[in-house]
Amino acid sequence: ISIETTIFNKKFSNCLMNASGVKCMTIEELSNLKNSESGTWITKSCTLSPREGNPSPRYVDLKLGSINSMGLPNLGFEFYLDYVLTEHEMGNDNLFFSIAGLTLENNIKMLTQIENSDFQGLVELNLSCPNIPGKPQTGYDFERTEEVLKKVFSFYTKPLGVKLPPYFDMVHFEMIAEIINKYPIQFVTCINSIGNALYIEDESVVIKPKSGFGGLGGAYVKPTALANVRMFYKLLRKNISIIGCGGVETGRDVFEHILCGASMVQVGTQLMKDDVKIFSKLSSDLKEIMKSKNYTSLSDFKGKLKEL
Ligand code: RRO
Repeated sequence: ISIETTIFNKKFSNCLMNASGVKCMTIEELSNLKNSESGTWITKSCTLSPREGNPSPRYVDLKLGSINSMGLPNLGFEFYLDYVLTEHEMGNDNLFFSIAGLTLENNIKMLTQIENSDFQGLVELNLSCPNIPGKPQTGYDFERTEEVLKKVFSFYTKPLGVKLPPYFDMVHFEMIAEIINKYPIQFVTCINSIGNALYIEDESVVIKPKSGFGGLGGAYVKPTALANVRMFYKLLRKNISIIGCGGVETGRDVFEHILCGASMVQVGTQLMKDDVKIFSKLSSDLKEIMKSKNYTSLSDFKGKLKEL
């Protein structure tokens, strides 16, 4: 039984990876991902300059998921560019590099450096960070999203995908899909956390930034994540791969993402809770489900969700 998958022209022996932001900020965390049973991994979304992020507590595990307002803490673009180029030198071209510039100009600066470097992997451009005070999520502003993509693809020639926020309205799905279909985007990762949720314990919020408002992840978001994966699988050009993210706790959750059309599945909250050992559990559970259904590869069921 194989759970290998392909994104762009890259083959991965396993369809599982971390969600950007989770256990991927430092060298130590990135090494743990590299040595895990994930199929690949992605770096923490970075900005041009290093950032401390928001004050703590800024991430809390909840029974049914998690809430965070990290505020984009990261070691800065140069650190992650060095990291991915060093990986290439060790013979690994199959990894993801997440960028999340605070302005369009900063995204262009980072992508220009990537374009002019020896980078051979896949860039995931984060259009959906919900936790920077005063900065709206690009993915909810369709004109702005189009402006960003137009500018990026005026010079950028390497494989690139976008990380999208969750959408909830059919008109919005159609609008964003129409924009994405116009550009040579290789993959779409959906969903980022559901922004600006509020969790209360006793009489108080549980995270410090933004009066307690933060991005929601985990089991709470799975139906929304599956809806986004499914809708984009239907609406996007067939040569755009979908990377599913949201609510993956079990092999069954991975199976459902793939059934909706995902080619790769990211793990966020449950990776925070269980650390990298989650990948071996998810892989063996997924293979067990496939075995029980006589499936030998992901293509046997990818996108084949049954409708009534
Ligand atoms: O760092 C964060 O606060 C963060 C980011 Br950049 C993101 O894309 N999604 C999220 O839930 N948190």
